[in-house]
Amino acid sequence: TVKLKIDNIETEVPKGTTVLQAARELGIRIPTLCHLQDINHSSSCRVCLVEAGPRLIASCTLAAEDGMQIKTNTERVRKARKTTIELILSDHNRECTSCLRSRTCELQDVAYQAGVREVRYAGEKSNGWFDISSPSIARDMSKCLLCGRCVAMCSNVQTVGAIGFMNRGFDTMIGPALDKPIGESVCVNCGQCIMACPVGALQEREHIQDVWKALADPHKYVVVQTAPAVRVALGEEFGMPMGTRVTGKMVAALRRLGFDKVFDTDFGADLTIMEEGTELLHRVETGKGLPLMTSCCPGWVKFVEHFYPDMLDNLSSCKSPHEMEGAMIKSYFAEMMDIDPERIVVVSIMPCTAKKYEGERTELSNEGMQDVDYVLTTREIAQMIKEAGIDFANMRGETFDNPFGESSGAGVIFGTTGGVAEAALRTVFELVAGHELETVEYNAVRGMEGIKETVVELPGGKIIRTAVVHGLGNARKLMSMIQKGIRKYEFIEVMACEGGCICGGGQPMVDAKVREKVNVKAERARAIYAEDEAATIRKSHKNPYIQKIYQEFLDKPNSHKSHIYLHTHYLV
Ligand code: HC1
Ligand code: SF4
Ligand code: SF4
Repeated sequence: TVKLKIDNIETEVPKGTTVLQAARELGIRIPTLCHLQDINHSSSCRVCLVEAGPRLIASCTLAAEDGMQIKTNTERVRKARKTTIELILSDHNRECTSCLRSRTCELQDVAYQAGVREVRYAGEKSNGWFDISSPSIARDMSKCLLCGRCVAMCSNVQTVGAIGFMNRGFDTMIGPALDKPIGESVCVNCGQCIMACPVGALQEREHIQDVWKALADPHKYVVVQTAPAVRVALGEEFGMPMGTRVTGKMVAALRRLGFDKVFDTDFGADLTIMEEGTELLHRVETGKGLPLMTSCCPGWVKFVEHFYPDMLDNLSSCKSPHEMEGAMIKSYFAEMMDIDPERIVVVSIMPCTAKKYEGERTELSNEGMQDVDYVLTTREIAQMIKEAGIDFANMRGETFDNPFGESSGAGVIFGTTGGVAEAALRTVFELVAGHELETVEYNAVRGMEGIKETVVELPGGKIIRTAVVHGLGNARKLMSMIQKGIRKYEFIEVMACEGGCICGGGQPMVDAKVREKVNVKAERARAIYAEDEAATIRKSHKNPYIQKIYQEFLDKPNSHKSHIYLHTHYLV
């Protein structure tokens, strides 16, 4: 350990601790913009200046040393910080009131904390163009601070490397190589760069107006479905504590917005388990196409297409849960209700930006109709609820509509890393055994370890070696082990975002400061598992509406009809 004084307070910290960290532990709030714990340590913004003897120095990269005397709150420090922030602001598009990051903007917060009242410098905008070439990600370069948080996220955590620094000096900018539009890059649309961005330079492509328009059209029958992860995060947008479950309030609010039916994507997740579980058993029986890799994460699917095209056939042919549900809404449900499927608009509320891209993929359509018409993120639906003047936090809970409103706890846990594998194992095991089993919880695939493994022996002796990874950097590690023959598996679950969908690129923004104190993944995952525990049915094949849809429409898992509606093939 080392001993130092910060603002005359004596403190002892482990060697390697930065002055910024040491100060935060003392409750001293040094402002930062570029610092993102465990991800970005570039000290590029220079807002976190402190006085170390005669020097003014960035505290985020300054290692604490024995005998140091640090001052964080002198006239000189406050002035220097203010000037630094003013300089950043002088080059920033400051149309705050109409910016989608208004009130969640870290630059706004830092300027406010520093007491900036005027911007004395007139800077020139380095690059003011708006890039909407991607179906998922929008870039507003007039707001970019060049802090590098998105670059660190995309390169170091996700190992995609779709964006980077370009040029030098005043012309420095962040973007895809050769200043190409992001839609033409290897970006997999995960949106983790948005979650890393402190300001409004990176955003989702908004589809709010399209959905308002559909809702206002009397000829349209507008159906909404909500992903498992949305219900454990939406409350944050309305000031509720992280990890609050708001399923009932969410359903009530959606009904108030005017959707004709409010369905649950968890039903689609149950359906996916029936199809993918059967596919897994088939592949294990025949020994072909192993390991089976999950395909419900469109970020992961695109990652495979770009970086592991020779493993495309290992991806499950199953469409993702919300796509399956969209396909069932426009066929089974349309038939049941005698509605022309052309009139039906399916809106998916997802924690994810990649789902916007997935929704547009032609592989996910039937007879020229897309299975899903619009994907809105958790943030976008919160915006619509606010626009409608709904007092969300005080709503009384309501329940989903049937036939796609009943789901099992297995469907819910899809929202967190390990959930798909656990849900599949719950069902596969019982299908093979032919009778009910005690085991519901598979603890080996729970938790936030980057790579998790478990071996399950099925009745009859077949072995399913399962790996679960989250975050594309971890996926790359796993793929490399598989390709080198160091590891062998029958089943692999991959979610592109660390933590799984609960921390997807469309979830409520969490300030970098808050992330240092709260384990966002763990809080939201806890809520997901609580939702599972509270469910009366916890296995997909026990969902009575799943049994019904097979009896009335699909026949049996992997049937001819299932293949028409619920499966696809990615060719690149
Ligand atoms: Fe997900 Fe899925 S779990 S992919 O993370 O398989 O988005 O929540 O809806 O489709 O069910 C996302 C979440 C979601 C699908 C399901
Ligand atoms: Fe990189 Fe994901 Fe952002 Fe694309 S969406 S630039 S892959 S972090
Ligand atoms: Fe989307 Fe979930 Fe995949 Fe993230 S992990 S890209 S939120 S589907």
